[in-house]
Amino acid sequence: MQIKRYEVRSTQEALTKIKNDLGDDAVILSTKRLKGGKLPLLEVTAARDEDEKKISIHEASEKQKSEITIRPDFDAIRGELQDMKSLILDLRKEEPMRSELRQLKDYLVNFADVLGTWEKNLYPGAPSKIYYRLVANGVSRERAYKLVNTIDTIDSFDTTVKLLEDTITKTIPVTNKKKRKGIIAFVGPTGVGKTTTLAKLAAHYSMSEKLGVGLISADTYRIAAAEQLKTYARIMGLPIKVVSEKEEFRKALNLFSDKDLVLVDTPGKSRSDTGYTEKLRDFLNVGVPVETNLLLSVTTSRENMLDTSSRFGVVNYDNIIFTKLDEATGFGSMYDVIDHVGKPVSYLTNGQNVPSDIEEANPHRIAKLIMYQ
Ligand SMILES: Nc1nc2c(ncn2[C@@H]2O[C@H](COP(=O)(O)OP(=O)(O)OP(=O)(O)O)[C@@H](O)[C@H]2O)c(=O)[nH]1
Ligand SMILES: [Mg+2]
Repeated sequence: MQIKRYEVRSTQEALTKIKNDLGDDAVILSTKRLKGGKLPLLEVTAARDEDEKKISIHEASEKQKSEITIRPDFDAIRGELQDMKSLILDLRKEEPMRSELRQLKDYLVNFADVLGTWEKNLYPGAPSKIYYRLVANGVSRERAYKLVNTIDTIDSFDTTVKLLEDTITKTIPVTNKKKRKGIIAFVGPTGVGKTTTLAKLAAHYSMSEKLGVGLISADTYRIAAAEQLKTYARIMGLPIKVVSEKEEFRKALNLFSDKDLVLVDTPGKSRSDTGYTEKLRDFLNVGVPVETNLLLSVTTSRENMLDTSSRFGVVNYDNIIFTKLDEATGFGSMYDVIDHVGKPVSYLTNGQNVPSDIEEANPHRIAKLIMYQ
């Protein structure tokens, strides 16, 4: 904007001057009669809007550039803020549970930490040492705290450890059937040891227990998978059927109806394969009881085992088998899984050797693993 001040004798004189200087678009901002002179005098202030658009910032002189004010586009910013706000609100609407659960989890973890420290100060002896040992072994802080909280008599460290060992032993459910009979299926993620565990049990029950054993491989996704079991069957002299559909599975079961024990191998699939667990459930639903074992490798994280145990929930598995104990560094996570799943443990496997590297689940042995390793 260009502003000019004029001292004139009449309005007409002012208008002429303004028009000459500032052009037709000029406007009069104020008119004031000046006092003190012999002749009447007017002070007229006029202004003209300068056409700023004609000067591009590149063409402008340094002076002009310094005069150009960069005005932020508040309306645009306001609009963007509004968009962001509604986006956040929408996201909250979409997954309120997830974010709330996350908050709740963080809260619980912090809470358990605080309580752990508090407990340490309250009983500077055995319970706090046990709490930290359990956590170091892989038990979650929440469950370690709950366990330590069951100790009501404070004694020496060794006595207190023994007390807790007994408590844990009582909470571990196992399926300790001396002689297994019926149909037993093995399910779980890829590479956990389904086929190897099946082979170990096939060898044990056919050779040591002298049971009539039949093998079924439902793993037709990979040629090598069925071949792996066929090789074991050949070495052990056991009959085997490879099936890909439910009808074939039924026929194979009929064929093995004279067997004491039928062991069924299933394919492992990655978690990205949607619908896999549902298909597995439908496949195993053949109208006769199939005892299903979910295999979990202790070499994977606690979160991974918990997630897998939930994912396979649709299969409604009966037991858990923990595998690869020989390669794990801590066994505390088994406590979390058992506590979370509430299903019995049937076996523990501890090596690649068939048939030796397997043991029946024993609550006291599992409690010791959780507490001492
Ligand atoms: N260290 C160790 N290795 C094991 C154990 N059980 C199985 N394995 C090994 O883990 C690998 C995978 O075993 P598989 O029996 O083929 O696993 P799977 O679950 O049948 O795998 P998929 O059929 O591919 O889903 C092999 O190298 C086995 O020797 C165990 O208890 N300890
Ligand atoms: Mg396999």
